[in-house]
Amino acid sequence: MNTVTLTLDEIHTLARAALLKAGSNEEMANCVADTVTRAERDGSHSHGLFRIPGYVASLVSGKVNGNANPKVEHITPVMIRCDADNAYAPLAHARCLDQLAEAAKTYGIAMAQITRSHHFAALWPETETLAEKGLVAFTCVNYMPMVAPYGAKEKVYGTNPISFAWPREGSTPVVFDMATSAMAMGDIQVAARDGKTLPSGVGLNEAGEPTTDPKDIDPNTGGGMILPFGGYKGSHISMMVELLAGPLMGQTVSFETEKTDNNDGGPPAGGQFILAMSPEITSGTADWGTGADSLFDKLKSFDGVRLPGERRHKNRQDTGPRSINAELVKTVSDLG
Ligand code: NDP
Ligand code: PYC
Repeated sequence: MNTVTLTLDEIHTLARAALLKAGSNEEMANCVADTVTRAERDGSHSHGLFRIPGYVASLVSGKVNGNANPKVEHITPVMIRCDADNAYAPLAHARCLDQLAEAAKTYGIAMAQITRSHHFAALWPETETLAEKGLVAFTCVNYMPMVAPYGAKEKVYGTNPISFAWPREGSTPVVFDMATSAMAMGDIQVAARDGKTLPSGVGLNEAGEPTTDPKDIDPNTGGGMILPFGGYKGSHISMMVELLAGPLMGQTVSFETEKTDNNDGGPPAGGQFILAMSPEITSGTADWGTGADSLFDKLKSFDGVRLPGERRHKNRQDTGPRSINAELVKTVSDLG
């Protein structure tokens, strides 16, 4: 693979220029470029610059509102609604996460209901931001149908990621962020681009037969589908995400979302569920971290076990330039 090296500032500038040219205002372009840059910084490559063509497509088609003005209101003291006004999700987060954190710190628990937002990124930025404020956090989003429920050969679920973060005194939070499909679609598309094959068990081709060719599953080149992770158990977790991010938020489930999406290649409008909890209030003690730390210490005592989020946090310590696929950099430069 041909690569070029870019500093984090250059990545930000490149992403921002493409978004501005496609019709985003400064505030949203900065929020999305921040998310893209943090993804590249942490080594979350399938959700960094790789996403810019899709972000641009939905601005150009008008599906995403380049001048969106997300509104935040308290429905109850512990429920915060953010109508994103068809913004990209990072702008909605910039508007509502502080208020969510404030409510959770006051009442012990609070929920954000995000509607009409377009999520095309990793989810850890949301949970990690809340954990850095001392809160336990959980979030999930649905998308468009790409995943066959366990036993089926038809796309119903999105890749439906979930992210959870646990705060730690004097250390980075413990964060996991994972698609509930056997693989994220972004990683399947990167594998297709790089001419790689998939492990068995990741997906089915259009005819419903097992395949290891990512092109069979990438919607741009094939009609196949991804399988849920962990068989029927992962399938049920994916169903839970559909319900929490869809109907619980007053939004649609993935296979209904598809009926109204314009298929421009960017993310559809939809919901996001975010929960924040104060461990100090729920546990009733200021010493809430001790029991958790004993678990983390135990896990780290095993050879071959690492905590989720550790890889990203280690990558983050390197503030130098990043190697990025040269063709991708050219594509994004041409958009800016
Ligand atoms: P991965 O399978 O790469 O990682 C899942 C989690 O497991 C991460 O927290 C990771 O931590 C951790 N992990 C990975 N390997 C190990 C290991 N050997 N030991 C311990 N922990 C490990 O993520 P996915 O491919 O499932 O998802 C990739 C991204 O795609 C996510 O950020 C997700 O939010 C995003 N996505 C977004 C969607 C959307 O609709 N917006 C849809 C689907 C996915 P670490 O990061 O430190 O490696
Ligand atoms: O990688 O599956 C994925 C994905 C969907 C939306 C954003 N990322």
